[in-house]
Amino acid sequence: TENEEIITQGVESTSALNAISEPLVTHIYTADPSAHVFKNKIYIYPSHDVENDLPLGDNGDHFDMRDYHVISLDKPHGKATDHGNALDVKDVKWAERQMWAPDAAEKDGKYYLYFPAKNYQGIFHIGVAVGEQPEGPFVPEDTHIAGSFSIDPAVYQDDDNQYYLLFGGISGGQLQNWREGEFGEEVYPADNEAALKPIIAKLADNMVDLAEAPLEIDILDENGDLLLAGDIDRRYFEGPWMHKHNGIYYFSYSTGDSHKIVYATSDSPYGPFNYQGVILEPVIGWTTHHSIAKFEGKWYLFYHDSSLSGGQTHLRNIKMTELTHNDDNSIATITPYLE
Ligand code: FUB
Repeated sequence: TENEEIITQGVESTSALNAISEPLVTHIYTADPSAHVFKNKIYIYPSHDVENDLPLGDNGDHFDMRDYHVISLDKPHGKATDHGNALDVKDVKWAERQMWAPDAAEKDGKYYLYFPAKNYQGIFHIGVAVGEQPEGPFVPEDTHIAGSFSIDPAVYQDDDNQYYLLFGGISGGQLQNWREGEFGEEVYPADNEAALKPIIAKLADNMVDLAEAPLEIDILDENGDLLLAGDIDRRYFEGPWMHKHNGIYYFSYSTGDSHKIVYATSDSPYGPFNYQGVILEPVIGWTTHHSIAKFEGKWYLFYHDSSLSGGQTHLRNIKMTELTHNDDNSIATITPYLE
């Protein structure tokens, strides 16, 4: 496209040790990388972070993103292409601001970009935009997805070609304001009560509607009890992702204020999921957000940190590294920096 900019980052010739610490692109700030393999390439759907003077606060106002750029890689750590503006908030009728972490899916040769944004009442919902190519451009629907709420959409395509929309984030993501499909006053559970839960719903055949009312996903501890709100090292905060390995559903997510990417497993996409352990230890910056994708037989973790901006929480950069499933189906914990 006219905007397309090809940039080659210098990671191809460096060692694996360097590769783990290199941002995939440095010409813009990027975050929340959702990665998929389309047309034999890696396509990454990140947030596009921007500088601003808005105050840092729990409601996340300083994450004031306005558009999306899709980044493709011809191979892991290979040449990165920024395909330019794929969708701008000014073209989304229902959305006013804060284009946060997106994801994408392909069905029957069409590409669907799922994204959260605040509407003109300051309430987060999830929208969808449709494109002919993985890099867009994407044409948004006039309204948000009916029944959707909160942030951080992720689409999981199961082996039977059923697609599921996962979403939800607490604090700035407003999950604590939603009860039975209604937005209201925020209510956080007490520390000894069950934590707020991530949400899942089947997508309809048309990929732009939900096929069912959203359901909560249970995440259980080693005793089969729901994770508690006070268990901040393990409970769900935001950034859901699902992948399948050896017939097991892996549900992974950010623990937010304890800054980890962790995972739980189940034999159903609806759960219940059993908590297993840490995928990624804390990174530079407050947020941590990831995706997991397989390319040419190897699994990769896509994630971000704030190293490029010297630690500014709202100015992040996407990275990738290999992810290992051990023989017992556990995932090897990744430490993001060299000791
Ligand atoms: O990028 C804005 C928000 O920060 C995302 O939606 C969260 O997952 C966190 O990474």
